[in-house]
Amino acid sequence: PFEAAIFDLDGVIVDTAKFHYRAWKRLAGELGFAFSERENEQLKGVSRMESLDLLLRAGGITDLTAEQKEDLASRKNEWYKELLETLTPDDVLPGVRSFLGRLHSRGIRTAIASASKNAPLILEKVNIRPLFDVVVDGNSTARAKPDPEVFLQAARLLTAEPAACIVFEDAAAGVEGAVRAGMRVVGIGDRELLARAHLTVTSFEQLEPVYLLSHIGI
Ligand code: B16
Ligand code: MG
Repeated sequence: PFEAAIFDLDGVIVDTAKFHYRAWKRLAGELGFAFSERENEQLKGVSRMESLDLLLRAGGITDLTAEQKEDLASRKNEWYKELLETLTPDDVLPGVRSFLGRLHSRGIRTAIASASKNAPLILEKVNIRPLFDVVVDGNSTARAKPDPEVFLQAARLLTAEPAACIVFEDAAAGVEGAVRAGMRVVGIGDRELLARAHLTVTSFEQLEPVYLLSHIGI
């Protein structure tokens, strides 16, 4: 029943989620407070400025101007981009390339649906852009996950109905957005954090064809 598969980028195709966390933690440190991995979970999949707001709230900082916030967000992004420079094709998460190959051999079209404005740079660094038919990212969307916009735009470009799309997501905000888009969702990660997903797996290596057939009908 599925015609198209839509993938989140950070935390699904490549483990840049850990780089985001390192950069936000560094910013929190400079602002004088600690920031735990648990707190960081809320930032996953959320846009850069909304992530900053969540971070500042965690640190009890409420009195910044829009300009100061822009400045903090761009400092975080510079640190994050320094970490992105270390990416190589070996950083594509285990099982991802072969999974994409299996989808293509079954005639299933593929897209990236990411909130990140750095998506083009990441895709180039790990050399995986050719494996996707379509890329939609934070440069071409106005509303961040959990809004369904990024997923609906990907489906439109793939000429697939939302009900014929399956989404792979590692963040609660992304799972929520995909559900709102009317798509089936596979959560990659912690079952409890991704409770709204239709199925949760720990990695693509777990997504053997037999497993997919019995669980989601691919
Ligand atoms: P940037 P995804 C999201 O990417 C990240 O999960 C989230 O942590 C980040 O804040 C957001 O992109 C914006 O990223 O600052 O690079 O524009 O998971 O939707 O691929
Ligand atoms: Mg993600």
